[in-house]
Amino acid sequence: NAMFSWQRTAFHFQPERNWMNDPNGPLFYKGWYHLFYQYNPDSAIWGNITWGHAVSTDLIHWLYLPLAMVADQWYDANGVWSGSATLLPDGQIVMLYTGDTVDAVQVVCLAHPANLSDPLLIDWVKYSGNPVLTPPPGILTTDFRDPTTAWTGPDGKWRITIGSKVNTTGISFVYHTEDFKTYNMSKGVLHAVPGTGMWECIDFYPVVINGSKGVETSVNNPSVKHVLKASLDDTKVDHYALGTYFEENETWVPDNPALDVGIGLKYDYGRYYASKTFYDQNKERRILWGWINETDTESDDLAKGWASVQTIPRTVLFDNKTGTNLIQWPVEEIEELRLNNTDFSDVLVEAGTVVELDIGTATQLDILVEFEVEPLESSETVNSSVGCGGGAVDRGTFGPFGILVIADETLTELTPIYFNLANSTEGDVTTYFCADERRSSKAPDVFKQVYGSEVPVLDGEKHFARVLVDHSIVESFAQGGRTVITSRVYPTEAIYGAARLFLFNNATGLNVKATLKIWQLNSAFIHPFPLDQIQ
Ligand code: DQQ
Repeated sequence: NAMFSWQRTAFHFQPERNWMNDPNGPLFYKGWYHLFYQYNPDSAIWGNITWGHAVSTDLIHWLYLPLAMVADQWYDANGVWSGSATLLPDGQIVMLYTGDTVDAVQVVCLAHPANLSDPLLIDWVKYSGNPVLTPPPGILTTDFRDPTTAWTGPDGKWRITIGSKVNTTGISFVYHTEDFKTYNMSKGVLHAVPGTGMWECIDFYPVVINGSKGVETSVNNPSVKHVLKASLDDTKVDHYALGTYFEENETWVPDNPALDVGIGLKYDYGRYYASKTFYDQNKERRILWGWINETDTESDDLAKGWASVQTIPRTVLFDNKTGTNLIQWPVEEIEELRLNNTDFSDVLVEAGTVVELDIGTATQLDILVEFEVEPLESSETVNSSVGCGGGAVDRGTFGPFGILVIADETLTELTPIYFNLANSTEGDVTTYFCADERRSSKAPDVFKQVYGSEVPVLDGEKHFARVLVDHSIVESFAQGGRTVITSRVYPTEAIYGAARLFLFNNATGLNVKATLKIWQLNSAFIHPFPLDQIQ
């Protein structure tokens, strides 16, 4: 379908056609990264859910493989829903997934590769004793799903956690197992937060407090903190918190109760959901995948014939400079796509002006930008305009300033990615990082919003960001990845050669000087695996 074809991405993972949602069971095995994903083989809207499968040697170029699992048993007749992989020390691979039974009961099922000597892991076998877990007493049969990657405790047994809710309290159950076939439920819950609703796609993993490497999911010692992430079904937001995991009673306690799961930090303040990490033993890093859901209508999705994209995989680390958040950063392999670059230094953007950056086509970009702010002498000293809510047109004393991506020459379509500063009479400054989709498309039915949040800026730091532009997706990382925003935009005019890049400064009380390094990015190779050629 040629309609809307310019909205397809060039280096983000998406199936050739039809619907995709959550990333499932990511793992690295015998030289290949495997990505499974919730996939409807029959339509561009959710339903008939199977596990799609693709492999890559570098997390950027992908080869589609046959469906890994389809709904062919009573216990997953309504769909092969989300789950996670665990690599066992003896080389086995365990896949735990959610089956939605013929009676719409959510259960946990076990599967494993038919042939461990096949690096592509093409064939999967479901355990004959499935399901291995059913909803515990007192839990609704529709509120029990998405088993995590397993980790081991001091007794050598495996543990998994599974999301649920009691009334409106989001909770995570813990189960112990030795063989992944029989389980014991831990007495309490790993964690619970009132008012947060159903917890989907829980993730639970350690991050090193001082260091730049990831660690395996079972590591627990004083050198790590534990991240607990829940995808909130009610709001479709991925919330995480940092805390401590106490093995003795299988509980996790947040560092800061005010920043607990579901009420504090988000992985991504834009279009982003149902994410999952895995430990990449190949490069000793933890990698985060997330699903970018659509903001167009179902009828447009059907007309396009496809829906949804996955983010560029990101490394996740604890931010030991702030001590309060994670750092997310696109995997280094994305840099293989960099073509020619254009540099700009100290471009003056005066208060209330726009400056075009002449870089040619601006649909596939990797942008590094940093801003130096120069307050005007005449200006007021306190900025009352705060936050992201007012969008990029809201003029305050110290912002907003930033870049306009996927913009046409006459600025009738544009997506501002920007900073906005607010200070108080006491002199402390709060910085917001935002993305304003409201003028991103002339298409009337598209849901358009202003996204963003605070971003920590430390003493002596400039305001800086990295922005990946891919036709209809913009992934933006402020201050090295402390705050991240993914935008889904549907340009109708700022497409192909008509797409441009600008700097803007809507502040009334400061000029900015921008220094940029901008690469054109090549397209990734994402095609069916030529299986017939390797028989
Ligand atoms: N998607 C899956 C569920 C999960 C939800 C079904 C999150 O397992 O809870 O497609 O997007």
